[in-house]
Amino acid sequence: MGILKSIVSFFKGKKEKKKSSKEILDESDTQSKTLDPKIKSKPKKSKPKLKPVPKPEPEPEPEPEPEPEPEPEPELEPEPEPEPEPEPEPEPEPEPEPEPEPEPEPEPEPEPEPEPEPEPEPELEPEPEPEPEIESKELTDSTARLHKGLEKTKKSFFEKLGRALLGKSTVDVDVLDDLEEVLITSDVGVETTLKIIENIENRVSKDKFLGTKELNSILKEEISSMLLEQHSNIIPKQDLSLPFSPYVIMVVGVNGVGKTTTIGKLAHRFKNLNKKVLLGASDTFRAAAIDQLEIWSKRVGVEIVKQKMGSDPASVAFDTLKSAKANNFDVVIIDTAGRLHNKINLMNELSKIKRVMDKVIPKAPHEVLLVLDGSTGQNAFEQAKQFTAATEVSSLAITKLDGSAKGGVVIGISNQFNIPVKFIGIGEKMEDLQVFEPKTFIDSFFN
Ligand SMILES: Nc1nc2c(ncn2[C@@H]2O[C@H](COP(=O)(O)OP(=O)(O)O)[C@@H](O)[C@H]2O)c(=O)[nH]1
Ligand SMILES: [Mg+2]
Repeated sequence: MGILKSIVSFFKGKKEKKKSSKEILDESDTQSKTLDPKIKSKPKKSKPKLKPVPKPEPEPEPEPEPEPEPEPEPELEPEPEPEPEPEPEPEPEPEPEPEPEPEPEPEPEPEPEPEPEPEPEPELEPEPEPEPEIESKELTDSTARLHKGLEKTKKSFFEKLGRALLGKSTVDVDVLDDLEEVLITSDVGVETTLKIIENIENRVSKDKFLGTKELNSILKEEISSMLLEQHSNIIPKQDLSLPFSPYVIMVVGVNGVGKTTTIGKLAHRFKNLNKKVLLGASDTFRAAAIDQLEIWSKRVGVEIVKQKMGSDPASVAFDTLKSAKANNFDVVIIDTAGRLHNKINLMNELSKIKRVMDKVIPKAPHEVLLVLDGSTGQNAFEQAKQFTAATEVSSLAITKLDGSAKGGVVIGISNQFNIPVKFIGIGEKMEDLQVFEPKTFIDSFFN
């Protein structure tokens, strides 16, 4: 019985479930009827949609397909890209332009011309002053000062010579070749070097076993005999004698070589000889030049005639000589501007100053002193050539021998130009101007 019941109840439940599903379907129908026809269609569509739903799924699948299509497009795009690439290539071309830019940088190197300007800095280096305190006994001696001033030149020269003679015992052709190079690179000058080599060759031809150990003394002999012979020919007495009163010295030379400094040093020497010294500031080109000469006049304790910057140099020279004549000065030293724009300008300016001087004191200037910067080596030779061509130069002063290894210029210039080297500058101080004595110079050089 129980089993039958349960079977009956089982079938009843199925019927109820069927009914309920029908009911649900009916309800949904009733709901759909209440909706707009438009919406009606939608539910109809929604039914098929269920089917196409999987369709849109495959749709995205084809979508990735078109994706690869646009991919080839970007491929085409990069192709035009390489085109602009050659464009950047021409860009590197303008890059070489910046290269020439660094070139102008090395140009400031030629500013070595203004190097003489940084040299004034050593003026501020009164540090060498303590030296005389330490070595006062030695340095008060002018020979010791010369020795010290030539230190760099000597060191460089003998180091070169030593290298050239290394391992050689006799003076042969090779040694002479090397010696020639040492002399030329030491700024002795080609002309003078060839003369020295020729003389030594003559000695070697007589004594084939001439040892390199003797080369130093041979070189010393040859150079000093050459300078002394010439020296005695040109100037019988190399001193500070003043054959006229007032004795007028006009100082010329390129800007920065040491004219004003040399004038200050010269004034100091003459004053020490109890001479009445007057300075004329005819370098009116720069205000600083006038100031600099005035500073020297005060330092040394001598008088000065000046006008304002830009005034006529000849007019200043005229005033100075008038004053010197009226006040019985023993010596007049005229500073000039070192403008070497061209030979004609220089000649015109210097000859105008000379003409005016001659009107006040006949035959003045009695001496035209050309100042050359020894540290410029071959440039000093060139300046000597240009100035001697532009005006009558009667004596030379070679400065800054202390600051460089180019002291050989003194030997070359004094040999090459038929003008006596009268003074040498071996420092920036008042006492650092010496009367050039070939023997003393050569002795100091070789000792
Ligand atoms: N070391 C050294 N410096 C010097 C010598 N003579 C001049 N000077 C320096 O060279 C620079 C230019 O000198 P300056 O007299 O103004 O030349 P200027 O333009 O020809 O009148 C200055 O700084 C001087 O102190 C010298 O014999 N030795
Ligand atoms: Mg000057």
